[in-house]
Amino acid sequence: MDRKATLKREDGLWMLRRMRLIRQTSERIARLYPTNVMETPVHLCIGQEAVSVGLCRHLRDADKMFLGHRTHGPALAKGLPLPKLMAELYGRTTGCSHAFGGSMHLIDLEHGLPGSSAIIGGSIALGCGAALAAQLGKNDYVGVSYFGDAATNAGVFYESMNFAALRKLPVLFLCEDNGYSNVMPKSAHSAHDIVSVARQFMTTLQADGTDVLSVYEHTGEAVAQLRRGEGPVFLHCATKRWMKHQGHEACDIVDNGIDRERDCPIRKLEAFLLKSRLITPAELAQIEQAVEAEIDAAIQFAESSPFPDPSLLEVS
Ligand SMILES: Cc1ncc(C[n+]2csc(CCOP(=O)(O)OP(=O)(O)O)c2C)c(N)n1
Repeated sequence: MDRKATLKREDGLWMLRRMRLIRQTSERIARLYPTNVMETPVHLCIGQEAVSVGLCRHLRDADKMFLGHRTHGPALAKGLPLPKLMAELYGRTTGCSHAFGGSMHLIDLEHGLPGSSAIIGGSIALGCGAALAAQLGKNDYVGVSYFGDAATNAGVFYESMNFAALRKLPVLFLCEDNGYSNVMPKSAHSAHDIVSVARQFMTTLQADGTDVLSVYEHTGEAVAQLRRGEGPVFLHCATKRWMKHQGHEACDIVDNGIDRERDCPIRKLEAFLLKSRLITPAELAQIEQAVEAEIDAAIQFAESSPFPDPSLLEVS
């Protein structure tokens, strides 16, 4: 496909802004985290921004997306307001889960984020459940089960794909494959080939998860199939995690093959937009600055919000 001919400026700018929002927010969290202002573990997704952003450009607020533990990026991509994320990380009542969730349990019903699960594979059946509800209720929203490569080792992955295929559910199985389960490479945690397994059940697509335009193109196809009622789709996105599994430090696995110049989804999109004359260098700088200001405001909001009252923990 000739991307230059097909990509609209508004789509390109939307995806660049969201990826920058996720990247710069993650970088700010990484800087603040060692100062102990956040009351939660964090799992950052620097380097992986293209996956959730390319997907969410095709989703509506009503579509329901279920996440695992690496939630900040996908939740922001889906529309969770940044102040509500920051307040949740700071453990304040104005957080999206009223300070009772923390980073792995972000909830925003308005933007189709009904909940997430820190149990690996826990999000998979939930996406199917939402899709079943949509089908039974004749609603036109779709369900998205968003999970990492390690979740494909869980039995629920197979049960869910089987059920979704049998019932032709409008659910997208989105595998954000960064090649690792914590520090364990895929070859050490998985005896199967993920895509070959999925192909036995449903339409299977593969995107370059470091290239937002590749994800955007393939999710467009996938979501269109779901909305036509033609059954579930599995989308595999191969990507790279630049940070450690958890916390604020850079990934220190020697053989993970990360090249931050070559693999950066933001650099790739910026280069494309400049080359296609869809954006100017001045606009790029403006976006970066506007995002920094947004993050400053979100932190101020979080810092000035109250902690929950201990009486809320009392069982009546
Ligand atoms: C059932 C279960 N087993 C083990 C864990 C511990 N654990 C937390 S994150 C993680 C790795 C998950 O890897 P993956 O699903 O590929 O997602 P990624 O962290 O790479 O985004 C593990 C094993 C867990 N949360 N749940």
